[in-house]
Amino acid sequence: MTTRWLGYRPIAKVFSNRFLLPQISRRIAPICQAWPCRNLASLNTPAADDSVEILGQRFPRDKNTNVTTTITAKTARLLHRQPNHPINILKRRIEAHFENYKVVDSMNPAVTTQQNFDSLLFTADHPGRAPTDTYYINSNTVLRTHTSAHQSEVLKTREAEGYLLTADVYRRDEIDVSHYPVFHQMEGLRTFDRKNLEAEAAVNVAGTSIKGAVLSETNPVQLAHTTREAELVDQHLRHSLEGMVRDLFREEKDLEIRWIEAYFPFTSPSWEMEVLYRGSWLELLGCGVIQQKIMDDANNADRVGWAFGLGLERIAMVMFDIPDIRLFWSSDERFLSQFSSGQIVKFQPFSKYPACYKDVSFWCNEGFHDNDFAEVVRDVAGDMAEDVKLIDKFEHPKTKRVSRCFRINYRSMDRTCTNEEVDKIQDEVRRVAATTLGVELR
Ligand code: FA5
Ligand code: MG
Repeated sequence: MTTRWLGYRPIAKVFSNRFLLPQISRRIAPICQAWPCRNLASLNTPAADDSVEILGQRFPRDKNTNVTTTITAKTARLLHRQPNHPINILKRRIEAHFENYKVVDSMNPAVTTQQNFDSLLFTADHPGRAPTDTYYINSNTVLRTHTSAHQSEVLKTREAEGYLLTADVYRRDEIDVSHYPVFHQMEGLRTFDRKNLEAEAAVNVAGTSIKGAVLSETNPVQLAHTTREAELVDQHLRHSLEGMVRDLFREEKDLEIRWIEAYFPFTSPSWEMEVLYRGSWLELLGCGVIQQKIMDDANNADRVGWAFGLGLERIAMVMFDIPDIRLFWSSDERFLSQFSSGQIVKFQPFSKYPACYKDVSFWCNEGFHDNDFAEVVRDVAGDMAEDVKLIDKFEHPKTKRVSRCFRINYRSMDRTCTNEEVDKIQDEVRRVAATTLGVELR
């Protein structure tokens, strides 16, 4: 079994894989046509404010706005640019490995739907656009859900053959120790002169054990490419990534790597790379040969190229032994003081404070999505919520209404919370869920 989305329940998994194959996408398209499913814009936001501010820029709200101030506040943190922060230490390691690549790390997180989806050939009904998964600032603007949103504009500059673009990305998601609504991705791009591909790509991979793409029905070479072109670009891509990962994990002498066929609208063939870490396969990145249409549209018709997108937290959690993704956002000196530029050290956990579990059950309306409830919890409880699990679900035999029961695990990262304090938060979660999601509390 792959670890594509660690810990996902099957139903959430269908929705959370943003890059579904078109046939699956068509199957769930009718669900997405119910947009806008939910308007959470009222959460935490002064009613009179009819705009959303992101890094000093104002965007008008509209019926599709679902971003909350808890989330927009994160855009100013820029963890990937803080020296001595594990995300920055890891970013620099990778930049040092790909030494001639141009570094880009200050792109604005507010992007158009054109940048985040259309420029990458997402179809109009693609489930990746669903407001249950994406933070909409308004109908035309989103918080980028991946660094690929900047592929086209970076390629258009034609400034370099290779780029490493790092940024914070935003996804409405479930709550647990490995999921946070903001995380960091690094996008790698490399292009080659089509006329000089043998010299530019083949030389670098001489002696590699990796075989490049072969014709495959499920992971095809693009019609715009010859098999040889695809083979060379693919081989260069996977050889480069294996080299980078082996360099990062240099202590793990026998690191096992495997390539899983994947699907992204913007690459073909496409792959995910997984590494065997402490007995389980961990997905580190997605990658592939860039769709030639994207190259053509970005004034690069004379070139072919590859791209990858990797999750920095995923790798940092493993390299630094960081057990909970919320810790990256901590301003606690006991966390921050443990890291310094250029050093890979193992995190020494400070004592875990006690957990406090609270359950909430309610009857749901049609169109209810678990991510909507997760969003309410994030907004009300902030980083106090460590984990939210669906523990029970049943359909009333007569009315056919569905009841869900969620268990919220509250745990502060820096102190012990009183039961009274948690009860207050829980009451507020119940109240906000009832008023904004229209659920009927039980
Ligand atoms: C993407 O975001 C694609 N844009 C990657 C890509 C780029 C493919 C260029 C082809 C070419 P995906 O959703 O799988 O794909 O995310 C890429 C990586 O981000 C994952 O492999 C994982 O390391 C990390 N990631 C994804 N979701 C999360 C999450 N919720 N928390 C932490 N890391 C995550
Ligand atoms: Mg993936």
